[in-house]
Amino acid sequence: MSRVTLSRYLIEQTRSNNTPADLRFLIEVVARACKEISHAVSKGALGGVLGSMDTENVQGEVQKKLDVLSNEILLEANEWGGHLAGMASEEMDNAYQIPGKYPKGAYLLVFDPLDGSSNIDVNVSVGTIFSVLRCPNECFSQNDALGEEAFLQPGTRQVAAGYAIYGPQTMLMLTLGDGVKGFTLDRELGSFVLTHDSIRVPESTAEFAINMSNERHWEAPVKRYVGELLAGKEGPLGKNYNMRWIASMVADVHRILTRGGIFMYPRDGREPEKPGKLRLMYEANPMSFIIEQAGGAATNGHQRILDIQPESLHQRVAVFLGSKEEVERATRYHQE
Ligand code: P6P
Repeated sequence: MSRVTLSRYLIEQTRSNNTPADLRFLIEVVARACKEISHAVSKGALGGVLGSMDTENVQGEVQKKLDVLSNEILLEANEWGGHLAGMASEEMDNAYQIPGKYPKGAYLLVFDPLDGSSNIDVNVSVGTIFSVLRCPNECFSQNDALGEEAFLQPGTRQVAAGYAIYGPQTMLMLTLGDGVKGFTLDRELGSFVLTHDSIRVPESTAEFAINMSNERHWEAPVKRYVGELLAGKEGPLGKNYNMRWIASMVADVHRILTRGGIFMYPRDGREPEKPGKLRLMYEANPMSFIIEQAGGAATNGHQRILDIQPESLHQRVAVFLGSKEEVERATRYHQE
């Protein structure tokens, strides 16, 4: 059977469910940028790109050289094509304006250019997370600067979301709102090839992911829930659970998409003014869209993440996502 590349899949989608041509083009451009990032990441020490800059991003996190490089790759790949009204990134304080010499388009691209970058120097999988929104109808016609408010749309408004994972294989996981597809990079072809045609998150699981070192800072419902997981067969859940924590959201979510599990990054007492660590617009929303499209669930402990109305570009959120049975249980404990 001939191999279905990402390009062929997108063209067939365009025919079958009217995926607009400029959305197809956008996904192709992002995928090409991810190939370039994969190449840079895989060079490691040979590429002179490991280690940190002496700069911090808007999150107050030290920027890795590859964070900045990946951000630049995505901006340069996407700014000229005429499919975007603007971009926003974990690595930039403000929305990125499409230079005046280029045409604007109908979409907004929001991304974490290199998630999990603290893992780069120790050669652990990292990834790129992206989310596509439509620009509110007046925004791409006007000539003046695109304001942050154009991006502040709930996750239910996403028209596409995906991530690339730079691991033993480089893969692109994508949803256009019609299920989740997985593409593996064939480095000889230079193309992403469809290898996972219909991805489903198992409803139940015996595997959880959380950074246990934060336990003393968690709220009571999380302490109760994780305590029950750790109690295993003799506890109220009546089965033994395994634990994984890669500290790279892309890698942890990819495992859950592949074999189930629950991923948790709850709010904690270290910074009580923050609702969580992970960012809503370019980590939680795209990953929640993907997980839901694969039959899983995603909440902040109280409500569906995709329903949250963003108030600022870099706002944070607590995350419980993955196998529906466990996400519903963890969320229920917050309501009891
Ligand atoms: P911690 C990576 O920095 C990240 O944003 C996510 O990819 C990951 O899940 C989380 O932070 C890890 O956080 O506190 O365990 O290092």
